[in-house]
Amino acid sequence: MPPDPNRIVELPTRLIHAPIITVEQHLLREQRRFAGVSGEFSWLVSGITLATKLIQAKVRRAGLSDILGAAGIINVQGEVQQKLDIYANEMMVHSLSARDSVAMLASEENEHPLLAHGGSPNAKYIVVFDPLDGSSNIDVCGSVGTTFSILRRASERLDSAVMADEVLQRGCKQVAAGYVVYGPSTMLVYSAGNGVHGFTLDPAVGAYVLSHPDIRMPEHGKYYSMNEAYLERSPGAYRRYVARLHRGELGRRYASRYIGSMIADFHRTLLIGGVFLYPPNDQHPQGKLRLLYEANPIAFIAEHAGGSASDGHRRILDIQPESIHQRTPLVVGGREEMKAFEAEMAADSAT
Ligand code: AHM
Ligand code: MG
Repeated sequence: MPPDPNRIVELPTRLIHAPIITVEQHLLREQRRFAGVSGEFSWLVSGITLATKLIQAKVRRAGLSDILGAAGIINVQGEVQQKLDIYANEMMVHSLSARDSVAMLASEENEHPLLAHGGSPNAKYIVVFDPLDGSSNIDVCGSVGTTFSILRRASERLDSAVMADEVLQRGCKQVAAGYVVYGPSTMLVYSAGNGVHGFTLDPAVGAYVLSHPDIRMPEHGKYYSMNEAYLERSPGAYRRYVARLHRGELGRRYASRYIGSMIADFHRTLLIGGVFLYPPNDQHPQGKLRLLYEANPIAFIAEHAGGSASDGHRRILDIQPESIHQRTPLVVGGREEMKAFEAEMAADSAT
């Protein structure tokens, strides 16, 4: 019998068992399942994915082009800005300001928040970010990253009188947050409060593909991560805590891992467990890391993955920011490491 040209056949199962899910598909799915995740929100996130694809392309060529090295410009933190920092900032500002839902942008590289779309009432979101964290690693081919935090705007009118207050929201108010790590591969780790999901960039097709669904931070790990050179100059509770990790008092002897790039150091901590610390010290009494665009997104991701984050006294996400570039000590890790850290801090405040 000749084959029936109108016959319908089943899809091959190998094509439907493990579908490839891009970040855009993931957001569409979330949009259907959760109130508050809208089309315009997905469009906003696509501004971040576009910018970070552009940044990663430049980072990958850093050793080849004359962009490598310091531009000789000092940023608002008094540190030498590198050309890639400037480029990364411009890409974030450019991509996000093209999204109608963005009312304001605040960046590590800009002293003041930037108003977008004239503060139009239709622009509901504020995005706060560090466009290129750990940039001193670029010269040595180390991992760097971008952190971001998305906030909802509260005021109807946005003018210079209310702009700073709008940005100064506690971390628990974040609508979504995450980071991109530019390492051996480029990975986006994101949460809108419905689990933490990791998307690896497929450079051949330029798509972030879901590679790490529903990331959970192990309750304990085997590494601690901090710049130990400052430990002697940090409060006693931090020194006692690290000594306990060395002695194996938490049930295992911890080894240390630190590359001085918060996103890369945290990313390892998130995936395989442990604790990351940037304590206060005599040189940096408030620590070094910035609350709004470094500690808050990291704390948001850690909590939604089952870990926690503290400044030594409070939950990071409860801190009311007082200024845009405010610094904070940061300790973030798995449940067991954080319980032991908090016990050590409590012992100090009891005396
Ligand atoms: P940056 O925003 O200027 O790059 O500084 C932040 C970086 C973090 O990525 C990292 O955790 C820390 O600085 C390292 O600081 P230190 O060299 O004091 O250990
Ligand atoms: Mg930074």
